Amino acid sequence: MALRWKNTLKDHHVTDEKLFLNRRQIMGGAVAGLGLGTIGGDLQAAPEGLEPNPYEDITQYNNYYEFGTGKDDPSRYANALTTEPWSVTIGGMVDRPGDYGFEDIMKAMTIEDRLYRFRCVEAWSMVIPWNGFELADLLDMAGVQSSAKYVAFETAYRPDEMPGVKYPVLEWPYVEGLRLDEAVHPLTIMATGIYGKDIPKQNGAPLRLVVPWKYGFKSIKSVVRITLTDTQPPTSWNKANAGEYGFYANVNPQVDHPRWSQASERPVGGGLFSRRQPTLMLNGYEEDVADLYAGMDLVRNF
Ligand SMILES: Nc1nc2c(c(=O)[nH]1)N[C@H]1C(S)=C(S)[C@@H](COP(=O)(O)O)O[C@H]1N2
Ligand SMILES: [Mo]
Repeated sequence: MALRWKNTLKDHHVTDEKLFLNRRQIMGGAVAGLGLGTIGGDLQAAPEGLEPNPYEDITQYNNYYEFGTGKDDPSRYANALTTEPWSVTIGGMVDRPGDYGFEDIMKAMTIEDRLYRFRCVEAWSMVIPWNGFELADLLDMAGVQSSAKYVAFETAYRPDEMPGVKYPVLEWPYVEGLRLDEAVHPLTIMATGIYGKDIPKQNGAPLRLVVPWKYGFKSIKSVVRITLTDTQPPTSWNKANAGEYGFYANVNPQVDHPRWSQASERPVGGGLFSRRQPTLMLNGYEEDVADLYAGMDLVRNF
């Protein structure tokens, strides 16, 4: 079964790597980050006008609890993760189950630039220039069977390389899941790079899920297993606290976390000019993905 419907993807999410490079050159020339708005003013990073966070924000302010719960723990400790060789075991309701080597996947996939908003459930946000391929294309490689309704994902579990897994903050390995229609939506990607470079280990090397309209915890890192199933898979944060973290985890400014508001967010970085900004319904991707949730109660299915 062919899962792609690329033609529905809005052009404005796809960005041009050359623009990133121009932007970086300009940023390198700016004094202490001041005046960027003016200097870069007529250089649109994307048709939508999104300004990507600097590489440093994206790679030094992270959540990857296998390496510790501090925001700077992943950038300090994730270099211990062995990412070569790497393979993803794809199984369950597929025609061609097996271990898919990372290099073979990369040869078969088309790598695109996607400039996406990224919104953590903790109410901070960034704009990240990912490089990656559509998850639908990888699932097509394995051949999804018509009985499949969900996709389950699993992160590597390496006690020798991951200092954080000795703490029972979460049950390890980290697991996540999507409904099949969410998984094959053209906005859903497996990211393999940032700013045109291989994705750093702290960001989930060598490949991690990115679902831009959902809270960041859905975007599981360093994926080693993908399983097609007909039942809703367990997910790490939901197992840890079902009252606070649901399966859907769609960004929704009208549905607060039990302990804080989700109506606004703090953009990471921004220095002197940093201020909270309103959170957008489905993180700004409502036009693209609202149909997936037609008729669903998004308060109950948070
Ligand atoms: N395996 C794994 N994946 C994970 C996490 C994690 O702790 N372990 N943290 C999640 C959370 S809460 C967020 S906000 C994003 C952070 O991604 P970033 O560090 O690349 O910004 O990764 C998600 N994926
Ligand atoms: Mo998060």
